[in-house]
Amino acid sequence: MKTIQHIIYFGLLLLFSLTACEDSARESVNLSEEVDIKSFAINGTQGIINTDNQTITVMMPEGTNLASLAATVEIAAGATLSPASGTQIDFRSSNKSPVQYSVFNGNLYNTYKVTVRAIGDDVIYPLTIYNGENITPEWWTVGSAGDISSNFGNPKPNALNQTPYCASIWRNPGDDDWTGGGLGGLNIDPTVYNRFTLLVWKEYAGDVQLEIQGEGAGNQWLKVWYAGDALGEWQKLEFFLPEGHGLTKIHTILVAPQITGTKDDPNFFGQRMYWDELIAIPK
Ligand SMILES: [Ca+2]
Repeated sequence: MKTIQHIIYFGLLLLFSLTACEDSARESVNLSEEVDIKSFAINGTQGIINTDNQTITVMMPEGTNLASLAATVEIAAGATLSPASGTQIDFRSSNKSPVQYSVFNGNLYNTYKVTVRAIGDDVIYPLTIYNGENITPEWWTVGSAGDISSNFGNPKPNALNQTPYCASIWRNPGDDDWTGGGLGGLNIDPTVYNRFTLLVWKEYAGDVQLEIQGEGAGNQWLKVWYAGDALGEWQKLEFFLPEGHGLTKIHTILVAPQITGTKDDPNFFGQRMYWDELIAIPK
């Protein structure tokens, strides 16, 4: 956006310098001001405007309902704003996905990203449970895996996973479906986090399973398919806790990288399977 604005700006400057050399010395033209937001306020609370990054942050009083708020926005005379000043906007998701306000003036336009938060509303970030680098709980062996390692070298870094280390098991042909690794001693609030992401690398298509154990309800077995069209590549899988699971605390997660049976596959001679970046995602 800035680039477009700058191209137009410098183009116009060049035009001025060619056609109005005599006047240019005493004319001070700042076209960017024509598409700036000069002030942004909600119910009297002024937002902090960063014209370099084109961001605006408004910190509302504690307890403010962000679902429907109207901003009073001041722009240059002759410019227009979308959404217009005074429009009721739902800002509840703006900390993750800012609301865009665009200023138009002739051939120029500019877009600001607006984040509105209320004091005391804690932003909840994803919770990394394991990553192999700086968060490295030890996995224990589940089932009959040949070995397990919590800091195995990344077999094939790609855009999804450039990190050097991951977890790994050797899966034997006769291993039980649930063979994999377990992590205990966790304290994850399932009313805050309702899904998990996991990177998986193997050369065999099939379901990956997270077994979620905790208090308040029985185990949850979450399965996601590792696709056959990208074997031997890191794939990012997302596991959802079902509604009404009843868990009040999660203390253990078991990862089974190949819950679909390999025992009956005469072509399965065993292989190393990898997983990484086990992350709990807030609702
Ligand atoms: Ca890693």
